Amino acid sequence: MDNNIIFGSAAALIAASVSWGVCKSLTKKKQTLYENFIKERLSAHSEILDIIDDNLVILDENSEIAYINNAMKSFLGFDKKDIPKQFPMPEVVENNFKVSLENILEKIKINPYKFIINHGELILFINNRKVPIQLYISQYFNMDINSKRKVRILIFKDNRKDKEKEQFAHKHKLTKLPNHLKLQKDLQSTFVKLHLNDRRLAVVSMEIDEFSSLRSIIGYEKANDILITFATHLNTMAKEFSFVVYHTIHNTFILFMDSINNETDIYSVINLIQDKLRSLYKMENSILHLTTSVGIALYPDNSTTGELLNNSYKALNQAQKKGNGWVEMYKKTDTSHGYDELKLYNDMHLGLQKNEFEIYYQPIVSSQTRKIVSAEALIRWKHPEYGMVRPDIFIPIMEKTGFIIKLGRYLISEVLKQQKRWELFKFNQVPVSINLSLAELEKDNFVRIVESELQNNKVSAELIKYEITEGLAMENEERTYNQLSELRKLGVNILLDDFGTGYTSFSYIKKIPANIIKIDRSLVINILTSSKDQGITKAIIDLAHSIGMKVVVEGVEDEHMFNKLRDMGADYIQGYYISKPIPVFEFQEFLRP
Ligand code: G
Ligand code: G
Ligand code: MN
Repeated sequence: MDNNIIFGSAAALIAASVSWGVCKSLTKKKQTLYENFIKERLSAHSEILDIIDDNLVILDENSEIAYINNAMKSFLGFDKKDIPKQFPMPEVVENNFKVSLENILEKIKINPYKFIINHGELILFINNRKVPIQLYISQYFNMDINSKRKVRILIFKDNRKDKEKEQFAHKHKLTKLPNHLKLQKDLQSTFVKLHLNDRRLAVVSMEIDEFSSLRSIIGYEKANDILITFATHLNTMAKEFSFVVYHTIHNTFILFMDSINNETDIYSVINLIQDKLRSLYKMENSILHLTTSVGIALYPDNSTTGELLNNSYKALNQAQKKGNGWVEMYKKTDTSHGYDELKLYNDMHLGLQKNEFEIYYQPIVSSQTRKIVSAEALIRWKHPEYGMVRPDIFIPIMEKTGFIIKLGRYLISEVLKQQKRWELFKFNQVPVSINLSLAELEKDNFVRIVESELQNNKVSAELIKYEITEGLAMENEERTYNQLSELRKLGVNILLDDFGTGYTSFSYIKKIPANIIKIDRSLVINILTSSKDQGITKAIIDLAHSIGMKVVVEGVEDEHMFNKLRDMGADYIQGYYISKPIPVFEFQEFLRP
């Protein structure tokens, strides 16, 4: 209790003693008890009351001052003057009328059991200043046991202090722009406004490109200068084009544009910001060419209120992948598969430890002999809640988050162990191909890991292959080529997967040192009926052969397709006609001697 009093505000002290909020329901006896408590303790507490920063005064029925604390003295300017006997009632604004505080107190006097904690703000006129306060008034009690003098406590809580604190808390320390706290706060009220006015909102997130490497070159101080200059620039633009700008963290700035009519408006404002930025910052007389990557999310066009900020970050992330100064509009991707991506991501770590992932094998046969020549390893995830989750759902999450590296290591290690087992049990071994994501190749040590896995398991390099798809972006073609060439040198074959789909082309053959091409299922679905697909497939097969490559065709589902493709010259066949991807114990029946 005493601790509370010392550290609490005056209001808390009074609340503890007189119980403001509940006095109506208190028994008379209890009230007297509390009042006595105050009286007895007042002298002991006066020191505490003097150091707290709420303005507190105790007045009797004639508004004479019985006690006044230091905060109140300086609040009223008494630290320079003598303290008057009579409390000088300040003027206040109540219901838009200027009245004396005395009037308000009068009303309370009439009903001693009613008290006011003025919930709203009261404007007090003091020394020609308007001060917003919160007013607390206790009911009357006897000043001390021996006197009949009735007193009550008044507290003027100065709201400006809270506002200052709040404003301080809502500004970015360096640039003084509204910060992430303010952004969170504003988001809610912005949504209410949008709803009422049926308006659109663009949330634009931008980051200065390569900022951390820039900082490591020019130094912390100058990097801060850049942030301040950029913030000032954004602030000027914000006034001109009526948007709101926030500086959240590091080099991230967020704009709220709610007076936009169409997407072109947003792009033109962003262009202006970027144009200016290019020549904004001079250092030792030379201009630093700065760019920002930009992500945009639109409400209600492509985001609900809850997703708006996140979607804009997602778009920013896409923009940054494409290069400096890129502007990306968030597009709804089809997440209609109904899985919670975050949950999948969280679960995959434990899933790998708990052996929830299992490798299935799909045989690939010779078109001439129909004998098995190799197999493709296809990962399956038996999720404890969802059951079997398809790879096209979790592989993209793994690629985005980097988890694919772990999965890739698991695969090479498991496949090689399996090969070893087949060797020990004298099965007819065939090469197994593993699908490789480009993200795995981005790790410099990829080839070394494959090499050491081969050595550790004492398995010949010819018994594994890697299947590779061009993917969206081959970020570093030369490096990819070099790494894959190194794999080839180890004796590992490379297979070009999904050939004939959107991204692949003949020129791509030059960029990947592959020796096998796998023609995509989409080209062979209509192979029996479409002469166009027949033409394309035949051309691919012939071209591959002319440069010494072998051809696998996947997605072969019946005998007619099988025969047709064999006659067209396909070397190997993969598809449900031969077998679906199956667990290892079923698959190894194909390998029995
Ligand atoms: O089996 P199927 O539905 O299984 O596979 C769907 C897709 O997932 C295929 O395009 C395949 O390339 C990919 N995939 C399957 N297993 C793996 C794997 O182990 N690693 C990678 N990177 N992709 C895989
Ligand atoms: O992209 P990639 O080639 O790695 O994908 C292999 C995918 O093709 C796997 O999902 C596998 O299950 C699937 N697949 C293999 N053979 C057939 C087939 O004959 N028909 C169909 N519909 N899918 C197949
Ligand atoms: Mn594949």
